[in-house]
Amino acid sequence: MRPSLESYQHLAGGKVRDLYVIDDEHLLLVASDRISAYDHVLETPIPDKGRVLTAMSVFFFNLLDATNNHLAAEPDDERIPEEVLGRALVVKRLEMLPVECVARGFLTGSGLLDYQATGSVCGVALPEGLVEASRLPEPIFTPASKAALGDHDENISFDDVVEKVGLNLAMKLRQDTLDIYERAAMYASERGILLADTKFEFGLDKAGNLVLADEVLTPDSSRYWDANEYEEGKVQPSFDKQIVRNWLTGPESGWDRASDTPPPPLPQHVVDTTRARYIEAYERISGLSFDDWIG
Ligand code: PZK
Repeated sequence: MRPSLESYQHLAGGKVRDLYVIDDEHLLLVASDRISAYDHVLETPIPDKGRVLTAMSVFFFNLLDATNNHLAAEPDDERIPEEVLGRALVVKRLEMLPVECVARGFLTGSGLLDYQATGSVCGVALPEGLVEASRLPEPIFTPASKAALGDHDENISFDDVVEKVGLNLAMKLRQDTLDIYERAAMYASERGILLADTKFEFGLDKAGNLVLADEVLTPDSSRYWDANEYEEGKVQPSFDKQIVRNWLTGPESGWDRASDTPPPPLPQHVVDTTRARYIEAYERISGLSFDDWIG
């Protein structure tokens, strides 16, 4: 008999995910079907989004099997409530490190803003003349510090990471972040998808080992671009969310992004196309059928 979700204490909630306590050593990491756009969580869920992102995360944890990760059980473990089966994982409870470990292979978002203001990103000097979506000469480590809920993470320098965790751990975080990014980006590019950037969270287990935690290499923690549409100098369409963004900012929605009103509900065609896009990303990248995923 599987437990109900109410039997677990709620530990933390993000915009679209939640964390519950199973016991002293285990947590339940739950991905919802909620989707965010333009800093709002939309009222309309995307069916199966939580299962797709969970499947993707498990796929990459398995691909990176030489990297210690926080998975503590199979995705069908009996401790997972029926109502979240397929979109929840039993993970080892770690001591989390206070650094968002970001790797970038392309210049966009806060990286581009920092570059335009300073010529570098997180203290990493870059050549002149780079523009929106430029491929970087080599992938770079651009750490950030976690902001309060609702706020944006703040880019920090490698020296700031050293202050937070010490030199040895800071060097290992940078190395592991870049190693994992490089493997995943290579893997995705062979399947026609560019991994522009990605964010990892690490923790320490009881023995002091560095462990890869959270969700990994999902469209919520990464920017995925379609390689066929890539054009330097232009803001790239998001592989997963572009249909939602286009509808929200187009004439149909009647919504003004600059206002502080919440976005309207999504029409069924936008929900259906976006759901298909998430499944396409999973199937293209993993080579697996989403029909075979649990839940
Ligand atoms: C942990 N977060 C971020 C993720 C949220 C918040 N294995 C772990 N051990 C201890 N703590 C965490 C993890 C993991 N993963 C992760 N905060 C704490 C987070 C998802 C939903 F609300």
